[in-house]
Amino acid sequence: MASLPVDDDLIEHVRGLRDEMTRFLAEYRFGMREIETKMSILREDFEHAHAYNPVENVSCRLKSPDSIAEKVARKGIEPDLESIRAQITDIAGVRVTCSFVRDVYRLFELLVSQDDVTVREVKDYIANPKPNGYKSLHAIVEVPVFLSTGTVHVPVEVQFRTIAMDFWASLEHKIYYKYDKQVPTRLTDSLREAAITAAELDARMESLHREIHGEHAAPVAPLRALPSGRASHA
Ligand code: 0O2
Repeated sequence: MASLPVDDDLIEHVRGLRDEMTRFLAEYRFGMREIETKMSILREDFEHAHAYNPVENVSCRLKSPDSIAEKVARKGIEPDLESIRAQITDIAGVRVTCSFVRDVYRLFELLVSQDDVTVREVKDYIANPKPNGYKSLHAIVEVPVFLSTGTVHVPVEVQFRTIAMDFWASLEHKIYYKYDKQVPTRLTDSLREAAITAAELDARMESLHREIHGEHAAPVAPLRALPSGRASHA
């Protein structure tokens, strides 16, 4: 079979796009690392200061180019990096799993009260669960990343949830994709009930924890007041 002539300009152009995308995603990876570091500092400091660890797990994920492309198409976003930068705020994601609901709000406040963290949006699906039963506290925060070419402010989606909420969400996610987003009513009903059971478990475990360690177990240093407009929970 005769091979097609190689178009050097086209190859150069495609290489340029690939490099641009690599640099674009690297900024999000750096932003994600900043948040991950902040969470591990909080975790370690909490342990030293209060002999208590409120963080069960911290995981990070960078949206894949395929998944970004799918969201661009689904939301009708212009397919250029500037529009993607402006409109897709969950390219970098950090998930913080805590033992108790109280810790979820504590960690959220400890993160958003840091001087270099700017809150862009908060969705409290714990106070207002999704109709399917999904619970989590979502925050889009912006952190500065200092590059050799200057400073960029990178949005990172941070999801805070309890172990029970995380267990529920990971199973629901698997079911959702197994049934290609058309989950039978029998299962959606059952998932909603399971979400209520998970919330009851959270409440019972937290109350047991308080009974064992006292109402003021693991006190947190007083927080600076959050600027108005930011979500704050007692
Ligand atoms: P992944 O793989 O976890 O990143 P959108 O991003 O447009 O779909 P929206 O309203 O912009 O939705 O964001 P929202 O509501 O803050 O939720 C975004 C993320 O929260 C999802 O990311 C999930 O991680 C999680 N999430 C939200 N709702 C549900 C739910 O009903 N079930 C489960 N299991 N997770 C949920 P991605 O990109 O969908 O997935």
